[in-house]
Amino acid sequence: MTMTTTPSEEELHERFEDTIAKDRRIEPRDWVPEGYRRTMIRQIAQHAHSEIIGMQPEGNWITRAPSLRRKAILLAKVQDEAGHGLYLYSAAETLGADRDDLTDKLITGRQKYSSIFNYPTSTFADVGVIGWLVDGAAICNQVPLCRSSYGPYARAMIRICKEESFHQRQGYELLMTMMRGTPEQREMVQDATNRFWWPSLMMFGPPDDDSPNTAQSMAWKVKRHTNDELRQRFVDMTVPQAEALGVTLPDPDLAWNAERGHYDFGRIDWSELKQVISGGGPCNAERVARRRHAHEDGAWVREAAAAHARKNRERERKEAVA
Ligand code: FAQ
Repeated sequence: MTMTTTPSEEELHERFEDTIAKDRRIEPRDWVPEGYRRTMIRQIAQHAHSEIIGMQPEGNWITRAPSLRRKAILLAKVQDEAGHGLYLYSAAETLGADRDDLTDKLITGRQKYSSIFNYPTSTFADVGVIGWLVDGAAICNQVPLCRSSYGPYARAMIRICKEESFHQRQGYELLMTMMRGTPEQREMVQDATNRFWWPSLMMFGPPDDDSPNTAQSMAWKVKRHTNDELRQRFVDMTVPQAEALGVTLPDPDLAWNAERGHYDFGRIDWSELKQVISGGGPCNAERVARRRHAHEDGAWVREAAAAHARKNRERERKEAVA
């Protein structure tokens, strides 16, 4: 007969550290330190909320898309974002988070979502620029997260990144089409680029020397690169795309630095990011209010689904007894 002994907290800790050191995945069945659980829930929930709130700025243009083709494309993209939110909420649930609680934290302003979705979308060119720059930044940030240490999050990221790449290309294709159009259309693309460039750079988070979570998240291999590393990668990737498109990025300091092998860029207004994160962006109140209303309007659907599930369970129980 073999005796199994319950591992001590210290042994559990060692196993966890060993899994991380060997670059293996942490799975829902594994013991994790409370800080790791909290960090993962925080990041995954914020990411899920971003996808869900992120449906609004583009969703705003579904009824006004200029053609049936553009409407169908936009509808599909916004639906993909809903799907991403759902995978991510499910990943957070594997860590013991409660979905209703996460939604409540979002609609009462106790949990964050990406700053970028607090800017208005004033013309149809914004749809293209969101695909190009916002999905582009999201891919840059999220491809390394496919190697994040938490299994369910990393696996969700693989599918999400494939879909985001497609979104990025649809945005770029839309902009290419507009740039071949009238002078007014080209102006719309330039104007949207001017408005979204700096907020896109802010999506990567505060600078490394002001990022309280990066060191621990890197040690736990939740994050694989720092905020500034990914921001630089995004700038390097995007400058040639802007040139091919024929738009000017609104930064007079943007220049190739042969010594560094990277583009230099101008100073980001970090006070703007702080203001938007703390609820003071142009559309924060509107985005959260819209989400709150949608949640309240959907109460009857959740009640009906729960009643249906109860009925099914009851029927299965009766059939099992008979
Ligand atoms: N906005 O210490 P750090 C998308 C917060 S893509 C708002 O550097 P961390 C796709 C941060 O949470 C967008 N808050 O934090 C799409 C922390 O707050 P806390 C979503 C921000 O976690 C495209 C505090 O500031 N992507 O949705 C922002 O190490 C088109 C200190 O910052 C993800 O969520 C910000 N920009 O690094 C959908 C990716 N930056 O919790 C629709 C996963 C920072 O301590 C249309 N997340 N904060 O109170 C990450 O990679 C990381 O969480 C970072 C932040 C890089 C965002």
